[in-house]
Amino acid sequence: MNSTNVAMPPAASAAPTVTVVSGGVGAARFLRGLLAAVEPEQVTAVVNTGDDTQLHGLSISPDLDTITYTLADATDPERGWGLRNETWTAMAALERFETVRPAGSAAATRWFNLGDQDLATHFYRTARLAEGAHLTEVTAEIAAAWGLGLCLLPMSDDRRTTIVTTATEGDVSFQDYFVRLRHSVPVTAVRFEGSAELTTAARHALTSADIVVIAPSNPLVSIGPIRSLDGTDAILEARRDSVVAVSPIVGGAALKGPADRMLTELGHEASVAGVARLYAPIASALVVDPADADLADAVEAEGMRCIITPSIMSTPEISRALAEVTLASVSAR
Ligand code: FO1
Repeated sequence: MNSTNVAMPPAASAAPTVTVVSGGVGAARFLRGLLAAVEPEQVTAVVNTGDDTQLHGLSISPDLDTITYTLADATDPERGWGLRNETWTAMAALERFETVRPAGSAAATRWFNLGDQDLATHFYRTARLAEGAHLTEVTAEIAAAWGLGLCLLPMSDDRRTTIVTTATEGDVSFQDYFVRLRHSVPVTAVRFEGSAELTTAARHALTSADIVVIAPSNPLVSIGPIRSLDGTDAILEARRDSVVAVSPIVGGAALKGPADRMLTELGHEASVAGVARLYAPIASALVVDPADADLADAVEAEGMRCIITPSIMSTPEISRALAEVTLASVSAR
């Protein structure tokens, strides 16, 4: 009988539950990496609905749809939003009405591109809401229809709208700023209008998860709307040691969208130090790309631990590694 010890397998640590505070494209890519590292049943995304808009009588939730389509591997890779192999015949057919539309009418508007397949999602969501369903249950139906395993939650079932004040046109909706104006005008203020109620499900997801991750989304107009809801910051502050943020800024620039310019225009610093200043009250660690290793001290000076790991999610392997390092950087509750 030899005496070699039989190596016992490590006690399977009860897999941590993770809630990801999410915006659109950056959050979708992070979630894709996370779902390669942990089981979908462990993951909940609390998603920004400040971008939501009503067009053609349809209820559109871009960040929820961007995450849904990305995790279903159905997104157009170039655009980062909407579906691949999309056609635009319905939108093209609207052009005929532009000649007869009365001034000031929003009918047949075509600056916000709705693909033919994408319309099906808006038809379904709009019809279900019109029957009295809440956005939370409709979102779960749409996620199930696309075969997603994670729990996808809107931050609120009520209207909570991001209003961007621009130097040229005054107050506009987020989509007007981001798409119609191609976010090419300076911003002087951002505010959120409407109900400030987190859903019960979202509140539970933020309080009960073992770990909370602030996804690499725009801190002001993607994460900001979720923080603007009553209770969000208090919940995260109370569990700050198990909250970690991933910087959406790398080398002073946003990987996608206007986050860097908006930070500067609104008086913040477009750097990982500026992101740390925004997140220090609610998260104990900030994950930054090696390009910002020289700013690690500045991040730590804000009271956050600085975790350095490749954060540009250009391959599934990098996305997965980023998720694993992010989860390992805080102690689960
Ligand atoms: N982004 C654009 O830049 N141009 C568009 O025409 C556009 C249409 C669109 C339609 C449905 C949808 O779910 C998203 C769409 N987006 C478009 C992206 C949208 O503006 C998102 O809010 C941004 O990706 C920021 O999260």
